[in-house]
Amino acid sequence: MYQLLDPSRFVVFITGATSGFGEAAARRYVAAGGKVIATGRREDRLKKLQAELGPDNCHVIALDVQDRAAMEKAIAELPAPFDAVNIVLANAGLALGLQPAAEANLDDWQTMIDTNVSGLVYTVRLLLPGLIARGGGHVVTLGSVAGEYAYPGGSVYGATKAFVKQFALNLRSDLQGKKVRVTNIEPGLTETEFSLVRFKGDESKASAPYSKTQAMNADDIAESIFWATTLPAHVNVNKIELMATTQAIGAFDIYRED
Ligand code: NDP
Ligand code: 8X3
Repeated sequence: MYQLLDPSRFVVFITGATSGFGEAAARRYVAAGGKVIATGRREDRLKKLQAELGPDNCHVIALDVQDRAAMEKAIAELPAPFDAVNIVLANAGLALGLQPAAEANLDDWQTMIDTNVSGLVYTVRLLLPGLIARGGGHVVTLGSVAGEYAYPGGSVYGATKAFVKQFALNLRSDLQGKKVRVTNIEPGLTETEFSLVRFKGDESKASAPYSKTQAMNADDIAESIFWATTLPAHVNVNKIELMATTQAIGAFDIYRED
């Protein structure tokens, strides 16, 4: 019988646990007997999640990943047993807008960089020494197919996810011999609040990408995260690129003069 890791030993620090993948992952790990530290800005949602999962299994911290000082404080002050983090799920992130680059809102670009790049590196850098000191663990980053392939309007969002991809690869090099695994999850079309955030609450624009098709859902992604982290310690899944069966990569776009 193939021997998976025991998830009841997992202590998982999750950014972006108030919605989508992070919330689904929190449920998945607790259902398997693990403990989670669920973080995000919306405290009401964190409290609800904690009430559902139980305070012994789910510790919550209202946290903006862009706020480096708050991140440092929260991580330094984690109470036992939640201070024994052995899995980091650096998931918090967002896309804002879908305009062509020359028309995009610079504040939106800044927010994506501050969240998807700066927030993610704060998360990983602040938690990594603890993982190493405790004998190993797993860092899971949330990339995207947008970090692999180009699409119109994807400019800075896709670039932040390409950063995440390279950061995860470089982490692997630095972590040689430290028993810390690194996996970048790269999903395609998945129905969460992602699109509602991208289109700033415009529900008709937000629902369009999921209309008349079957996208993936948050549980699909949570399961892939969970799977990668339960494999035996000698196996490192470098990346998982997942798409809805209904989504495929298009042809090259060639402009022709009439
Ligand atoms: P959701 O919008 O459903 O969830 C995003 C989560 O990120 C929320 O919990 C939100 O919490 C949190 N978040 C956003 N900004 C911050 C911040 N400044 N500080 C702390 N938390 C923050 O989206 P998904 O679950 O779909 O997205 C999760 C990750 O997966 C993102 O990195 C996204 O880019 C990526 N992704 C999504 C895909 C999709 O199609 N859905 C596909 C590929 C990748 P709060 O607002 O409460 O702070
Ligand atoms: C989210 C997927 O295709 O909207 O990262 O960029 S996509």
